[in-house]
Amino acid sequence: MRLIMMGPPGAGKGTQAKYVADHFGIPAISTGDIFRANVSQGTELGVEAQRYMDAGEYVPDEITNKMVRNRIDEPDAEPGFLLDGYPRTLAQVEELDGMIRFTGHSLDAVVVLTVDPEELVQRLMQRAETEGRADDTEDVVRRRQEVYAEQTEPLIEVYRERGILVELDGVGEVDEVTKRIFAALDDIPQ
Ligand code: B4P
Repeated sequence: MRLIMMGPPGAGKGTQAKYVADHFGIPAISTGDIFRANVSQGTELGVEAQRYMDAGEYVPDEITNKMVRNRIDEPDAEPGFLLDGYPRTLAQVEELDGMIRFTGHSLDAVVVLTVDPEELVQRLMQRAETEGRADDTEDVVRRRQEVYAEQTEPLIEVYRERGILVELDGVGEVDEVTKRIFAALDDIPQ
């Protein structure tokens, strides 16, 4: 399986990605998590990424694409993978198309979780209290929502036209949403 998990900030991508990846026995590759790991280790990539993340902006495509390419090249991703938070721009879609074409496979599905904007802000404000992520302040969350609407929402139409879009309601208990995703993906031939 080669899957993408999409949705606005706070929709539950990262939360669901782990369950879905385990279900299909593939690695969940989260660009946000890889950036955060680099930030906490103080790597060159982390120092560069942090200034964009803290402002709610996307990390430049060249940096993100190279990072994903290296990760997908690892042996555990050979049977398949779930991308959480990538692609987020049209340039990243093109880059990913090239990477997947090179492997001789194709994308199986793009899951988009939809959640009302006010609930999204509430979820992230709650996470700010428990996890203290630097980009979960109200101003930065609003900016992340704008950037998503400008740069990532157009990707939904691209994948809809390809006939691989799976749009699902992301509201409800976490395990209810997981069941919805499994029900939709289990019908897709592998
Ligand atoms: P991400 O880490 O992807 O941040 P995110 O959009 O907030 O998603 P996340 O997975 O953390 O949250 P989730 O929706 O699961 O990216 C962070 C930053 O990294 C970006 O802003 C950007 O700067 C950079 N970046 C990452 N990828 C990039 C790319 N491809 N190109 C350029 N830059 C990139 O969950 C949010 C909260 O909701 C959690 O607290 C969770 O507990 C809660 N929640 C989940 N499901 C719920 C439910 N059903 N009910 C109630 N709460 C729920």
